Amino acid sequence: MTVDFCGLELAHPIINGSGTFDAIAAHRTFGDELLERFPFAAFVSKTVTLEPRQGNPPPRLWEVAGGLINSIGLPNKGLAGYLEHDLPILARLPVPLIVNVMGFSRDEVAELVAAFAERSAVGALELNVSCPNVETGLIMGADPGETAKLVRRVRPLTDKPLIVKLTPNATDVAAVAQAAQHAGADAVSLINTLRGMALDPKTGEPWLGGVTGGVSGPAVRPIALAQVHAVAQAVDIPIIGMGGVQSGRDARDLMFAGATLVAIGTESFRDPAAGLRVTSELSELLANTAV
Ligand code: RRO
Repeated sequence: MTVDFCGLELAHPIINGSGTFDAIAAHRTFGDELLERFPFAAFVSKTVTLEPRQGNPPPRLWEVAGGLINSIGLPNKGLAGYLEHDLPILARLPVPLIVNVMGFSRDEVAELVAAFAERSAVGALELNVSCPNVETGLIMGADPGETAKLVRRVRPLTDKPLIVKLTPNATDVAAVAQAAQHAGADAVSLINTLRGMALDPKTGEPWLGGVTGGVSGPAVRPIALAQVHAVAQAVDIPIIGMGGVQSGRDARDLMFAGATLVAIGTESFRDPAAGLRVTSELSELLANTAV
């Protein structure tokens, strides 16, 4: 099941979605067994911003039928903290590292990309233009023109593969994907979460500290499938498909729809070894699939 993804040699097509698996915490809990049986073929780290962030006020999670709504709000140590504390640990993982970055302006993203471009431990960069939980409510990746401007700005700053993480909260996701490709992206990943809301049953007020949040989990799987399929008709760069994957069959469906790699997100919260299970189910299914 080995895959060449933008020049990275991966043992199989299953990776994690950014922010859904904390490899540093998992190593603390499971020890070196985690490194010996790492659940993913590449590791995508949680979004890094230029400055440290506390994240959104609690509560940050709400469970819905078939999934979760999160309003985490990008808590992270910031670029300097990530370089000093996280990168040296993540560099020791047995798989390529993909660093996910987000900025509040093109200049901020450029600074992040330039900083990671110099680090040999970083295999690829993912540009998060799709977080639903920012104070401004603005999502750069909702607009093809804004996405193209960002990719054109940062493309010259690195030779590393650039992946653009797309939002499902856009009028025409395929148009955004095409804009990213034409501006120089090497791959696209989708879907990020869908904007949603939950009310406190006692007060009728918004439950989440951030008022709205992002819906993920099996509930969004058909939406992910449709959007991956639409994007696959529009671009010829590789696609990382994700959204509600719980089984080898779900992963294979996204691959049938056009994904080269498949990411697991919410399922890892329920089962930290989901990556291993989905990979072995996928391997069995592909062996029995006449192509
Ligand atoms: O941190 C978050 O609240 C978050 C991010 Br950066 C994202 O890209 N998607 C999401 O659902 N939550």
